[in-house]
Amino acid sequence: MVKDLRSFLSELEADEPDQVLRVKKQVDPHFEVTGVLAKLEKERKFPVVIFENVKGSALPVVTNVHADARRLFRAIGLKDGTLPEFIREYSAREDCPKPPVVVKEAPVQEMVFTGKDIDVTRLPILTYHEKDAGRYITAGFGIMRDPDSGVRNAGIYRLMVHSKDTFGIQLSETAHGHYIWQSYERQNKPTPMAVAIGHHPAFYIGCLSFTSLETDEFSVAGGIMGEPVDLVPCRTLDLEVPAHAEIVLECEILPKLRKSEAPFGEYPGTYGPQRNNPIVQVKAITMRRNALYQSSFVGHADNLLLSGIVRSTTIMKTVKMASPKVRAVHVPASGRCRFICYLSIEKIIEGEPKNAAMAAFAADPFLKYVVVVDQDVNILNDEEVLHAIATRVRADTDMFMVTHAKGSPLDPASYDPAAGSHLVTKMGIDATRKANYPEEIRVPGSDNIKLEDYFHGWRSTQ
Ligand SMILES: Cc1cc2nc3c(=O)[nH]c(=O)nc-3n(C[C@H](O)[C@H](O)[C@H](O)COP(=O)(O)O)c2cc1C
Ligand SMILES: [Mn+2]
Repeated sequence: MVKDLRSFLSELEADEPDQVLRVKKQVDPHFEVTGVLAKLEKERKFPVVIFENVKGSALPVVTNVHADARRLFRAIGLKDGTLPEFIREYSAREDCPKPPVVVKEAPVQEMVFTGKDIDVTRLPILTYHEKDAGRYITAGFGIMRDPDSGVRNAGIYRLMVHSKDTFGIQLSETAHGHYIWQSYERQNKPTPMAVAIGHHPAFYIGCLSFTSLETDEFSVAGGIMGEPVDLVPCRTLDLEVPAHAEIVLECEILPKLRKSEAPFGEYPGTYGPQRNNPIVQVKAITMRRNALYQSSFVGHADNLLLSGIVRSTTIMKTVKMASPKVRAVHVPASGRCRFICYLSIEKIIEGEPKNAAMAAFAADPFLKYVVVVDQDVNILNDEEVLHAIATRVRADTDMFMVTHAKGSPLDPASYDPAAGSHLVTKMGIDATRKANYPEEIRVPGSDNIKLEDYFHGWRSTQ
């Protein structure tokens, strides 16, 4: 069976029905859908939620697909996997890219709308947070081609609805998409860009892998999916798009024009500032019959995990050069899956933890705190890491700071958040045991105790 959004959902629903909730009653795309998701989040519940009846649209909205890490494990064939297993598997697949295959016919072109029939407001595009400037598409991959190298590029760039056939777009200065758009704009040319919405989660985490500008993300996505991505030529652009996406918008980013875009609730949990951003003109809409419109709740689990989980392999690969015995890497939810990184290493010599931290900073510009601990610390548990910081760190010698380094343009603690400054302070913390660390307490024999021998019917959760 082809891997796409609908095949993933039907397998999941058949296997774990409580993981897919359907809302039949009519919901308002302005704040009601996100209101329900925010309420579920308060209860620490992150099922896929399909809103089947959204006011003003004939299409359902699929939300939260990536909001639970276990679904991402399942997406790459590790149904009962753990995070370390996921990182190992994702890393291995990342190293075996599969180039995409171009096909002639595609489900995503079953329906084609051009000219006067283009009306993006008929899609169930949501308003997320109170002060957002408008309705936003948040789970569409902007696909462009680098005019210099001819290499394809894909990334998620938010699109704010301006009219029936125009959007505003935010291309962060750190994105390849920004560089490509600038190359066209310098020549006063429109930038062809197709936006693909709705696909298998392995496609999403594959396309979001850390890559160079010379890498076609669809090749990485093929590796992560375990099968090549089928592409089909666009109807109105010289670009190819995923044949099994749900919806494609064929667009151009117009040169030299700007319009107010944002504020928009962003991943740190604060609003990204209003900007004068480029305008995107829609030239055609193509979609599958009974298309599913996919949305990502930016600033919440779906968005945090989606861009968070893909960072660990790049960090791991880079840190390995500084610290050969790095055991595990975790970019925890407590740091919004971006700002904090825990490394557990088997320390061979003193000083190595700081080099490992520097390597992590070099691998991922968004990191602000890197904490290095010994290999027996379970870095999936914030409490164990805090224990190590509390008891093994001398602040004057075990921490280092780098001021005015490149970070996230959305970091609320940057030197100038209103201007979207990238400049932040970074801190590395060596929380490993030092040579004169006192002996730790332990209970002899506890590891071999089986609780079921003492408490009838006990089921261990460890
Ligand atoms: C839900 C979601 C929304 C995102 N929104 C934006 C955005 O509006 N602008 C942006 O530049 N990056 C955004 N990102 C991050 C980029 O998609 C990501 O950095 C991607 O790898 C960029 O690809 P590129 O470097 O090839 O352009 C978003 C990521 C996710 C998961
Ligand atoms: Mn790229």
